[in-house]
Amino acid sequence: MITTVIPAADIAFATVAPPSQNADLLAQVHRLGKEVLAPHAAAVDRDARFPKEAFDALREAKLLSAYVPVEYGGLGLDIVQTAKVCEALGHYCGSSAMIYAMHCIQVACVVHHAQQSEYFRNYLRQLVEEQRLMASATTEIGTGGDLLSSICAVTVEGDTFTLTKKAPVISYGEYADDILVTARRSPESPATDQVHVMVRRGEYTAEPLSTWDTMGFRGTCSSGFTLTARGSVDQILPTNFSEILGQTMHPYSHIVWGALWSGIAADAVNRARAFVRVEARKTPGETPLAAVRLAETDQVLQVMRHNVEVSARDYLERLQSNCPSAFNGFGFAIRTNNLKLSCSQQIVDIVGRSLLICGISGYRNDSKFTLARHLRDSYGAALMVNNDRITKLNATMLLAHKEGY
Ligand SMILES: Cc1cc2nc3c(=O)[nH]c(=O)nc-3n(C[C@@H](O)[C@H](O)[C@H](O)COP(=O)(O)OP(=O)(O)OC[C@H]3O[C@@H](n4cnc5c(N)ncnc54)[C@H](O)[C@@H]3O)c2cc1C
Repeated sequence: MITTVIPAADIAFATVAPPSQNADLLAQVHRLGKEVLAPHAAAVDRDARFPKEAFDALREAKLLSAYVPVEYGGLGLDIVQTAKVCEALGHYCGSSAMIYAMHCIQVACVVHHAQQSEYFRNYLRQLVEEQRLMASATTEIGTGGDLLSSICAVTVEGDTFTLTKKAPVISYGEYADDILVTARRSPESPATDQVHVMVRRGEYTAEPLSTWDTMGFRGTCSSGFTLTARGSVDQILPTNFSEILGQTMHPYSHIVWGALWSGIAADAVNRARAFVRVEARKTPGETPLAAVRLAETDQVLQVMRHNVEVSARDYLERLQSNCPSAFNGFGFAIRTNNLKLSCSQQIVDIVGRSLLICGISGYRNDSKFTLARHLRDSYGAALMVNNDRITKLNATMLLAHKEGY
């Protein structure tokens, strides 16, 4: 169970909502998906615009504080339950689901690593009350997707910090209330001595660096900015970023990303199933070839969903042990990386197979079986922290990792 004040090195997890409550919540999320996300998904993608309707609805349902512990007024979902919400959203609008997942990652960083700070305890209450949207700026011009090094640095004078970061990608940067930014601890610090700083709307300027006219995940509005921020030193998270990354950002991201990608893949399979049903009616008594392909595709989807679920449960158990060393060792990091690698490949495979099933109806933009958005979104998965970078890291860790598991 969560405690209000925890030792600096410890992490805390959200109090668990009862399963029945979670089933009701999931039904509500699917309802929002059908009634709000799905009707706007095509326009969000076409215009590369922020999914405002989706986030108005998610805010109203208090889902932006889903991972905030109950004692602060949040829903107290755990990682397994949060991943299910991300998966459900992925069925209806990949961009909305991605934004929601990214927001949850940032919330988890604060929940797990900042509750020893009065500032951040108050922040969590404010997040619940105002349903604030949190974004992330880790990627930097000059370091690319290497999360463990920064060029920009925090400068502290008295009780105030200043910080300037050239960030080539900040998803929904224009729409976020707060952004968690990685930076060197001080201008004298080495690139790897990083802190995680919360910068808040009204306390930063964001000078546009690039636009977001991409193949997929267009509604995430992930433009680049030069971010210049000032704030109180209380806004620097009280834990080293390397710990936040190893214990939270890395595992949590790959689980919720895998979950939402599963949702996108599942919707592609649903479209393929609907298409096969129509085909099957034309030849009663015969199993069309497309139905065999559907069965094969469904099998891959099951593997993908199971992978996410197993990783989420493994992570939850480690969190519940309330022992930071539960995250040490190469084995856990390698498995987390493998989850990301396999999910980001399976989504492309599943959507591609679904496209073969639906044929030209899936290829068309103007068909109810269209898979254009699913296919384009699916190719973004391997680039979010490049799979080559991850594979190279695994290759290095495997050389040193002696255990079989
Ligand atoms: C939809 C979407 C949303 C995103 N939102 C955000 C966000 O909100 N905030 C944020 O900070 N970032 C965000 N990102 C960016 C982040 O996920 C990527 O890590 C970032 O784009 C870096 O990718 P890159 O291809 O430029 O660089 P790299 O990841 O550096 O990859 C570039 C090339 O380098 C190669 N490479 C492999 N290993 C290495 C290595 N060890 N060293 C150097 N190069 C290597 C790769 O194979 C690749 O060819 C987002 C990305 C996407 C797709």
